Amino acid sequence: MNDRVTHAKQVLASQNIELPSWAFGNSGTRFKVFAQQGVPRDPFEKIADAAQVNAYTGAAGSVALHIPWDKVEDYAALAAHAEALGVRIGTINSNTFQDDDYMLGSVCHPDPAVRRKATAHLLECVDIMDATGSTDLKLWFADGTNYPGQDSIADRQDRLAEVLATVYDRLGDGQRLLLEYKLFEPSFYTTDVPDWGTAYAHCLKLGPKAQVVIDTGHHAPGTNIEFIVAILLREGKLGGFDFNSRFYADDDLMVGSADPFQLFRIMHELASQDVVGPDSGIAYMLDQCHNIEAKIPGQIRSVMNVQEATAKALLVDTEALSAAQASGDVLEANAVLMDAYNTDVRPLLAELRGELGLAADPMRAYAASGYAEAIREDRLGGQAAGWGA
Ligand code: AOS
Ligand code: ZN
Ligand code: ZN
Repeated sequence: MNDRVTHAKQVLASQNIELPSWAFGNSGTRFKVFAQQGVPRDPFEKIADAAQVNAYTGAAGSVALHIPWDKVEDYAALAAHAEALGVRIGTINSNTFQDDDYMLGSVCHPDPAVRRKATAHLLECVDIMDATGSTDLKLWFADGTNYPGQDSIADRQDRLAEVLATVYDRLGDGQRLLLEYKLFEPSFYTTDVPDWGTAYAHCLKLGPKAQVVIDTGHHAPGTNIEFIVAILLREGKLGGFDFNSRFYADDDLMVGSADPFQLFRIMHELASQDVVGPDSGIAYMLDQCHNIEAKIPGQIRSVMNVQEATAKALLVDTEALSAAQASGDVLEANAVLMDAYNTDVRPLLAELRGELGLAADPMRAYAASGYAEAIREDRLGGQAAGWGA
């Protein structure tokens, strides 16, 4: 047990959970965006807020950008700003869903001119990776159709494959293309990358630098996500996660808030393959919006939720589990797993934070720091950089 705790602490001390820049801006639903005071006015301030999450958790050393929401004149300066605050630029997310030209799709659009425009944007994202030192390009396409007959399902796949190949060829050494899938929304009849199988098929054809991203909110209810994790891992095609929680569809709520047991099962699958640490090549990202709760504490809580699920997964008695599995002892195998899940790992994480020179309770420490009050004051009257701004 002590060895297991020591190992768990080592892994947890090195774990990195990437924060989305868009989590710090105003966001909402199609019905209403509730503006919060003190939200960032530009990408530099988003990174400053993300650095706060890292300062109190010690586990969020990178920030994902979304282009053009985070467009700046000088990306090297943005990267230097991040570095000065103790974080780095992570994944570059493309955006081919907020332009009038993309009503019928972007990379799958029937008009080659629209496809060329979308391709140019994706290539610009790779330029930004070069300028910021980012290694990952994350592609999520809103492409799809609403009505049977609207477009050819097969032709759209050919168009998608062609654009992906162009972008793939532009990648430099050490850069990856991460393809994200989503069952539905904004399209309601077909989505061009609706599931892991479609994403996997495209990535397989592209080559080793192309891998799949699992957004935990992008599946049909009841989907066994840990099974998808196991299959993609086995095939060397698991590039990363967009973590969040959902009760209904793509809710983008705080990870681990709706179904902490599902998060544990996913982390168990990963921990059992020893791919939780930063050298695993798997990007552990959050993709969330904090519509009604405070944003920086919302991110801190989310990082803590991932840490707790990871700690529990690392505490699974793997020898006992293997023995029970080998002997066909169904009840014992399940009990071993549930023992780990039911362990209160908060004292272990508090102890680890103490060893790392951090406050035992990041939520309280942040609240006591005065940062929230300071940004409310400093950023008063500014134009907030919200979701889609
Ligand atoms: C959209 O549903 C996806 O989750 C993407 O990852 C998207 O880029 C992100 O949620 C920001 O809107
Ligand atoms: Zn996502
Ligand atoms: Zn999503």
